[in-house]
Amino acid sequence: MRPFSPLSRKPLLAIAFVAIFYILYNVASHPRVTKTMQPTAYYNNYDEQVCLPQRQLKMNPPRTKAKAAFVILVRNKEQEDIAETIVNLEDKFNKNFRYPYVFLNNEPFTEEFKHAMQRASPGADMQFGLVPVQHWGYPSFVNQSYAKDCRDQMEADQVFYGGMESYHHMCRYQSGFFFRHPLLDKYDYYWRVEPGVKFFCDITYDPFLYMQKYGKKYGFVVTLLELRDTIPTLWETVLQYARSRHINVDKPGQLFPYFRDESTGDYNLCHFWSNFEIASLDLWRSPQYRDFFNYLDSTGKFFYERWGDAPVHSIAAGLFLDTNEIHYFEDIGYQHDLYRHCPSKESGLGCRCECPEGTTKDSIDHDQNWDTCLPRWRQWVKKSEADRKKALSWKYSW
Ligand SMILES: Nc1nc2c(ncn2[C@@H]2O[C@H](COP(=O)(O)OP(=O)(O)OP(=O)(O)O)[C@@H](O)[C@H]2O)c(=O)[nH]1
Ligand SMILES: *[C@@H]1O[C@H](CO)[C@@H](O)[C@H](O)[C@H]1NC(C)=O
Ligand SMILES: [Mg+2]
Repeated sequence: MRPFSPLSRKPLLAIAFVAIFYILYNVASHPRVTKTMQPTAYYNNYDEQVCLPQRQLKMNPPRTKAKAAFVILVRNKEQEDIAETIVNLEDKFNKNFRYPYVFLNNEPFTEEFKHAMQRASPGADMQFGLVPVQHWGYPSFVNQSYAKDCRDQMEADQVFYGGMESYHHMCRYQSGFFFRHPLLDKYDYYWRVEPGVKFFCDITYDPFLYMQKYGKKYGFVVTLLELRDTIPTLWETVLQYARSRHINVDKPGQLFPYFRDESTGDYNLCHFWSNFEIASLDLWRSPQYRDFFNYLDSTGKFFYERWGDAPVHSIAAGLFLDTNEIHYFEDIGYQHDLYRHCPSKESGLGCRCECPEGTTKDSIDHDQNWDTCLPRWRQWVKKSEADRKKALSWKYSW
């Protein structure tokens, strides 16, 4: 063995210096961590609700990615609105995360449309898919002249979009088919985006990885009341289905009762607004969900009534998921049409939000709107967490 000479200490000193600089650097560049950050032992720059400086993200882009993509069902004529949304989404999130886009349409996308998308996010990975005809037309068991009578009646009754034939196909497609498109085969999660929606806050962590890490299957930003006259018989159909498949809708932890009016047993009309969704594709690919969709579809009421994909997704999540598999993306500032959600000041959530406040001529704070289900959601989550703790302590006292 070599004797320990002063000379051989030099590398040691150098290592010590490097270590000290490394620690100092990390302390100095430590990001602001929001108050409600999940209590885990560590954080990194993509896994938690952190608010990193853009500069830091740019210098140190995320190294891990989920198998995920944006999914956008859109018409050629909505080109401008969707381009605007993509510019906004890239700016707030995706320029750092580089997730691919999958565009879907029941008609072929025009070259002009594709070029406009590429211009909106130069260099982004974009795929343009055609919806297969058997996923958009009428199934054989639907009586098309009766469907037309129903639409005329809905039109007369002013059922929202009830008279619009394409809207029925869209809702059915989003309920039962989008996740079967081959362009989505290689992904585990999707983020649904629609033309014209806006994002107000920087998103400097990866919501897909968040879902993956915490075992979340469905994420939303707005929960609200559905229009009753679009789904007159949806709830009874769901109950019939649950009975026929012997599904216990009241298992401990289950989401289903969130959607049930306890006094009447009827649908309370709460659902998650599906124009924003970050969710697991496997949730919809599962045999149980397909069976559920086929059951609903066989009634023809995507056409005879105007069942929306939002209540269908939500109630299915109720049947097949536990409450703690749902994630409320409270930190994401978002607007669709006039309705906006922004993280409140008290929550401490949201990263550099540029949110309008109160009610303006082109946006409404939906969390304060009459038809929000947010208070019910918060109560529901509190209750199910309490129940879970109680169940756990029971288990341990045995
Ligand atoms: N390709 C295609 N996409 C459609 C069609 N109808 C609707 N979509 C898309 O489906 C999504 C929902 O349709 P919207 O018309 O925005 O319906 P909505 O969001 O319920 O209602 P508003 O936005 O309030 O009009 C959007 O992404 C549309 O671009 C259609 O006939 N073909
Ligand atoms: C289809 O619906 C129409 C009512 O619009 C009805 O007259 C017709 O008998 C129905 N056809 C079948 C095969 O049930
Ligand atoms: Mg829309």
